[in-house]
Amino acid sequence: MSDDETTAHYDGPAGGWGSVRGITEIFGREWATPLATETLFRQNKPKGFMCVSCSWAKPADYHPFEFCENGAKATLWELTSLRCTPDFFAEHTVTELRTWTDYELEQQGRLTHPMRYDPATDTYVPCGWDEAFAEIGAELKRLAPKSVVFYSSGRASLETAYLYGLLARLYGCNNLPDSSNMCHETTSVALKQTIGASVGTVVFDDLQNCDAMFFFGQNTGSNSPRFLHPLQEAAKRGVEIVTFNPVRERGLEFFTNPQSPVEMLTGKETRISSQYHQVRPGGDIAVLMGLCKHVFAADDAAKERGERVLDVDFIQQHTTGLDAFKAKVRATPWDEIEHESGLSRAAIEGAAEVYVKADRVIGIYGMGLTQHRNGFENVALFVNLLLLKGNIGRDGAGISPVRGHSNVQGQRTVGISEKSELVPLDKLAEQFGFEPPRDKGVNTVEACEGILSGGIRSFIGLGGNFVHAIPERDLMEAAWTKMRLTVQVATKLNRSHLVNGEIAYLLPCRGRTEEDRQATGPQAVSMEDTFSCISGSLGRRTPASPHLKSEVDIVAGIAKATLAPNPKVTWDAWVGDYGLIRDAIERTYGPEFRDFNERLWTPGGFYRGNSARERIWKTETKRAAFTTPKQRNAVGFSEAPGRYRLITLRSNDQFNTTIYGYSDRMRGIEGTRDVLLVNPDEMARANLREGQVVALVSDAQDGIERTVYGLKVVPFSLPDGCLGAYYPEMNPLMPLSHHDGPSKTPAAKSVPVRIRITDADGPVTERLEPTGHATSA
Ligand SMILES: Nc1nc2c(c(=O)[nH]1)N[C@H]1C(S)=C(S)[C@@H](COP(=O)(O)OP(=O)(O)OC[C@H]3O[C@@H](n4cnc5c(=O)[nH]c(N)nc54)[C@H](O)[C@@H]3O)O[C@H]1N2
Ligand SMILES: Nc1nc2c(c(=O)[nH]1)N[C@H]1C(S)=C(S)[C@@H](COP(=O)(O)OP(=O)(O)OC[C@H]3O[C@@H](n4cnc5c(=O)[nH]c(N)nc54)[C@H](O)[C@@H]3O)O[C@H]1N2
Ligand SMILES: [Mo]
Repeated sequence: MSDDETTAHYDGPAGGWGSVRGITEIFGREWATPLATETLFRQNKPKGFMCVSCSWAKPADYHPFEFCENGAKATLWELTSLRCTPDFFAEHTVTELRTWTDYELEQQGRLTHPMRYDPATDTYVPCGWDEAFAEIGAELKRLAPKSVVFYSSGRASLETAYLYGLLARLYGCNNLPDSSNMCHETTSVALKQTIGASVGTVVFDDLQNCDAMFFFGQNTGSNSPRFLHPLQEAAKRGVEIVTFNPVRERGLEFFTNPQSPVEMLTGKETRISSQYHQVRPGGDIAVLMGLCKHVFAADDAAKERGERVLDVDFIQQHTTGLDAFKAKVRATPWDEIEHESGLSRAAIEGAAEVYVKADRVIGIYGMGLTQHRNGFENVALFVNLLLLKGNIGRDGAGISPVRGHSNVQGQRTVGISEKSELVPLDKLAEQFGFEPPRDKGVNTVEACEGILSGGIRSFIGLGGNFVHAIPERDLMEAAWTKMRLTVQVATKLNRSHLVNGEIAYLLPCRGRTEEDRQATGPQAVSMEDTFSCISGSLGRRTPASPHLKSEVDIVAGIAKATLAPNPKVTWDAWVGDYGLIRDAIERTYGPEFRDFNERLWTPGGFYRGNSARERIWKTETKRAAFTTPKQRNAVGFSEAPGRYRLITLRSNDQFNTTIYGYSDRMRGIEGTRDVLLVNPDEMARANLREGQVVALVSDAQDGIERTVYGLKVVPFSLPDGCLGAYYPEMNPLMPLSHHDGPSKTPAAKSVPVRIRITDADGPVTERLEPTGHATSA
């Protein structure tokens, strides 16, 4: 590890003038209409529209501008004046467009017409909606239902998602993977198993009532910047914020509130984390074991004084499995914990003391815990830590996964799930008079396996950029084109549209900021945020093109062309009035959606409730479960000389595969994304110099060659034995088999790689290994 003198870094706080500059950069390029300010002003407010970026909560008492740098970017990106028209497609073959970067593709702006792939000219040509639906329907009728995948990226509204799930089940499959399978699926599985609820237990008020927060692997400053406001308030209140992250993320260190004139003018910044520990990637299991070890030791000491640290009553009444876990912790020596975590015993004990002293603790986490081979154990052990002191099911305490896409959690709530047991199929059967398929459908990894093996013949994508977001890109792209039918519903052009099946359609939809006028007038949609609160969203802008349809309308169009008529399944009425879809959701899901239409505009959203918050544990034993770990770390591969753990990172200037620009301001990396972040000690050991161009190769030892060329070495503060580089550029290096066991979430935060020295910036001429070795202790 090294200091700021020698590594790429950023001296400013998160927020502050830098974030305003970040927005104005986009304003300069994308600020095409005066209505844009009005639109931003309505973002995340009652009767406004809900941000298209992340799923952070929409507070009831909102700020005048309830949006952040990245939310503004995402909104302006949708409002762009640029248009990707049939003329554009006539000028460029699909083969040519495959050589363009993600950034260049996005720069073409909003899609305007439904398009069909024409193999004779290798271009997309415009087509009518009816023609598109008719051919898609005819093809789907010919295909076996189990050979079709209905993917969704987590943006589509609750209304669209509910109809999409219904479409798949009426058609005959539960093949409903979504972006959550690459993201917080680990959470859904681990929380369900340990506390009986698959989502977080914390609500907004808890942030104001807690004494301490433990933060694992979530980058608030870039990925949920509005969270910085309650974090700043908490820090000012004296809440201890203890962070574990291999990267020193600026937003978790300092923040200047861009909405506070005083802070902006005086340059006053707030320290966010009171402790910051640069854990090794995958070292969190060891950290959590160490934290618990100290808590047990503190409890032993307290007992001698006639006191307790553990919440003994809670443990007795509400949990199972403590003894086995405790025995495992006692049997795990500190030197193992230190080696696996890369942190000293003193550092871990210092963090644990905060936990021992605090009455009310919130645990917060993101992809740093979920995207590992043993991600399940990461999350389960975090639950263990919180259970020790009864920190779940109490005000000011709880576990809080920070969800990604703006409605990713909500889609799962209303039936987008390949796990048929999680969906009220009996209810659907009764409501719509059909027999839904009962077998398990495919998740993301299984969909990829099916495409590779040829078993999956068709892919329908409701948003997203699947081919670019998944592991094993090179093999996947080759297999993709062998499918019979691919259909992509999208706002902007991306790579997945260019890797097409034999028959391929690109269907453009309205965005959330745009007016969605149907038979009964303008329609609202709704989303569920990370705290399980559901808010309405009303777009007001004129749609980017008169030829766009809403997502609800497109799903209904495909359904009507594919399925036999059913008097209980009223597609036209639903498209005409989305309130009727909400009534149907209420009938399927009962109390959680009580008076759905009436409560749609509740300020801050209406709370769907969470059983674990009430200490009702919907697990097998009807109790919260302590988990005894089987693994020492989360990476799932062994240490070897020259083998590194690669973390794939998001920059501050992207939303997943959408690249806004080349400024990762808060990490001090500008102008390029083709970088390899290496700590100066590792650079010395491997004989690398700053600016040298290298390649990365996969070290999964499965006989598959995977290489990414042309990465410039940048010295960066990281733990030993690991490297950092950007997602999605690094996805060709990720083996498909490299995923969490129970949830199958791809392990994007510890990819086994080696460095190859290459000629200038070209391909590897000589397969040279760096002379140094990257073993860490
Ligand atoms: N602007 C913007 N906002 C976004 C997104 C975006 O791309 N751009 N994406 C959205 C989506 S879909 C999602 S899921 C969320 C993602 O938001 P996050 O959960 O924050 O995901 P990442 O940025 O991938 O990684 C989180 C952090 O994990 C750390 N980390 C890596 N490995 C480890 C480890 O082994 N242990 C620990 N403790 N930490 C580790 C990384 O350094 C990084 O700071 O954000 C959402 N919001
Ligand atoms: N290596 C690595 N891989 C990862 C990750 C990682 O951290 N590292 N993170 C994973 C995570 S957390 C996720 S969630 C996935 C993301 O995977 P996806 O959700 O599949 O990808 P996105 O990049 O969010 O999708 C962007 C596209 O969505 C379309 N779009 C935007 N708005 C709308 C809309 O309103 N409607 C419709 N229909 N389309 C719209 C646009 O065409 C845009 O190009 O990637 C995963 N892959
Ligand atoms: Mo995500």
